[in-house]
Amino acid sequence: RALEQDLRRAVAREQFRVDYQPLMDLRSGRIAGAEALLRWHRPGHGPVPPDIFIAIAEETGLILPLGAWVLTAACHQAARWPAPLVVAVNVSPIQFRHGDFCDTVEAVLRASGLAPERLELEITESLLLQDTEAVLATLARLRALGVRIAMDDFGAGHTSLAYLRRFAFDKIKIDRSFVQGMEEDANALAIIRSVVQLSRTLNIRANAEGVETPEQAEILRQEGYAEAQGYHFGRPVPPEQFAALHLLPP
Ligand code: G
Ligand code: G
Ligand code: MN
Ligand code: NA
Repeated sequence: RALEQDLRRAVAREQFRVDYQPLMDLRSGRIAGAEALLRWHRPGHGPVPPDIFIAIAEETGLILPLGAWVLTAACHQAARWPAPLVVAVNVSPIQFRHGDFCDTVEAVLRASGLAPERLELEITESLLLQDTEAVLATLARLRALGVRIAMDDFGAGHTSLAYLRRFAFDKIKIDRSFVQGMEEDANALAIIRSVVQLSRTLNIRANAEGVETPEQAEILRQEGYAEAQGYHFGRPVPPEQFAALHLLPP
């Protein structure tokens, strides 16, 4: 396939970009860090949505070099931000399950000089569907390095509760579908509330994604969410723009 060939070439030439979306601390109103989001401008075609090219990268194994590239770019970038700002990096299940993932993380941390506590790895429930023991062992090794682990898209699947029981995640990120429905949908609001209660009981930081309005941000803050992200606080932008918009004093 032409798309696959272009992707292979782009990986070899490192023709990608990483955008950064602010993570907001709802209590202090200050920025807590950023999520790194991969972008690919396909020559002659324009931007390709990550869902599409990441799926191809997963099918072809290209996700291994591509995932390592994102991790490297994000850690080097974050090492230039003031501490204690964190960078959150999405990790594909295939990348995570690959034998040398922990070694890669350790090497990237060393090369970038980023303190392990300032790297947050976002994993999704789909990782947790197979090889439970191996996944738990890898999570424990990463935790021993000092890296933070977040469960992304919480509530979108159905395995997450079982996993919360078996691993002490540092953060859960409630899926944006719940936030986007919450003004009109009493059920979505009820789920927003029970997830933050659960997070409090388990002593896990709660993040709400996809916040697009000041009303949503205020409800989430009142409900006790520690952190939020979404277009209301800032869109994903290139690193220079991220620094100019969110890090430099006005
Ligand atoms: O940025 P956007 O909302 O278009 O991202 C779409 C999806 O792609 C999200 O689920 C996001 O987690 C995923 N994604 C973005 N960047 C990366 C990345 O670097 N690695 C992986 N595995 N997924 C990513
Ligand atoms: O699955 P994950 O949470 O990693 O997905 C992150 C994706 O969500 C990114 O592609 C990002 O562009 C998108 N995103 C971030 N903030 C918002 C928002 O406020 N609304 C919507 N619709 N998408 C958002
Ligand atoms: Mn994410
Ligand atoms: Na998410």
